[in-house]
Amino acid sequence: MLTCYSMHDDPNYYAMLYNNGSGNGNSSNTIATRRVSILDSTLREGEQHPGVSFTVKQRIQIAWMLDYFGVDQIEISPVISKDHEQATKMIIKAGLKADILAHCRAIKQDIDVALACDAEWVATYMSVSDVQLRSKLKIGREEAFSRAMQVVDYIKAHGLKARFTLEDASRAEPEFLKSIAKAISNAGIERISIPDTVGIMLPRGMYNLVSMVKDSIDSRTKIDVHCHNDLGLALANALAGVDAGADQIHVTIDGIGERNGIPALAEVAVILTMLYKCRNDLRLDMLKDLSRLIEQYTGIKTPESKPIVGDSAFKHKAGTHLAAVLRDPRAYEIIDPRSVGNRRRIVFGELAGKNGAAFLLSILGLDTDFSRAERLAKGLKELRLGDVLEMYLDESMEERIKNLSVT
Ligand code: HCA
Ligand code: CU
Repeated sequence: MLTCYSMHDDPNYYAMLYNNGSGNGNSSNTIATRRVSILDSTLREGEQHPGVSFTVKQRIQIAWMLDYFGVDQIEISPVISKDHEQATKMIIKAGLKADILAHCRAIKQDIDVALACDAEWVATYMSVSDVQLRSKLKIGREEAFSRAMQVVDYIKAHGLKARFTLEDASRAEPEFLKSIAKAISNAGIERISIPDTVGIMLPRGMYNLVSMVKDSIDSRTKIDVHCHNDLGLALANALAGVDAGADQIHVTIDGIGERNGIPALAEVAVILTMLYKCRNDLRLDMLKDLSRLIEQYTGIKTPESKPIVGDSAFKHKAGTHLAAVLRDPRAYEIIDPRSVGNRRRIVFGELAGKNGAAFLLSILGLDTDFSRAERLAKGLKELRLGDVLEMYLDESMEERIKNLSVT
């Protein structure tokens, strides 16, 4: 669980007020308190990342771990290959808590594959922008509309629960988008996914788009947001979609996916728990392990700077930061690294300064008088070796440091 502090002792208190919509520290206007769910698409969108292909066993393990972590829905495509179909069947058979969605094109043959896997849920997708209708499906809007309705009827005739994805929704003609969303919703489809397939939206654009679709559909139809990261705005856009009324965010572990991927599970999970305060049922301490697992199975190194799960997410280097963190980590950390399965590290090198050098001397059990610390700091700078020493700052070390009196 994330550490919570009382109001008086909470260093994040004022930041939370701003996040909740206040500019003067005195607000009752809070962000979404309704539960926002998470769909993980590591096994579908994630496998579309260049170079990624999981084995059947790996897919099953990933699904188990995601389920134990607490995601609400897990998506996999059974139509890619025979072994994807096999993995889908086995994951469905495992009886996990999460819904398992078979991702299919909006055609009957694909729905039949989902049915053959014993799927209860399908996620079917069809392009709705003119550019994709022309270049991909080679059909016009009218034909797209009638194809969508045919497949929706087929899905419902087979008693499946379904999500319908209006692919490239952010570039579709609005009247057409609204009419197709409305028809799908009226036909009883449980969820509509509004993707920003090419990652072109600004957060306020995503807000407007989701609000518009929401206003044109039955209020019982829930909305998913699926935002691509081509301009680095995927996470911000997904949150803007939630603010506009979407109730599920699509993620993958480490954000892998087609091109630059979609929001990362770790970031969304922590934001929903800590900033939106609308989740308290996720095993956040698995986040680092989930990221390691994906790194191992994909061979793609998780960037050091990746929020929450990256190796430098809780690493402190500048002398002034070191000194503050050694006294109270909350000076530069908004969450306890252990609560997300990561570890705090401190780095001593040319940026350590007098303060950092003094701590280093004390940690090593040496005298920490002012002139020694100054000489060590100078030495570290003159070495020009960058970071000379890096160490974990875990409980035992923290205990020792608490008892030091470096000024
Ligand atoms: C795709 C397109 C998709 C679908 C998203 C969804 C997109 O690769 O099939 O099903 O919600 O980005 O539009 O990933
Ligand atoms: Cu996508």
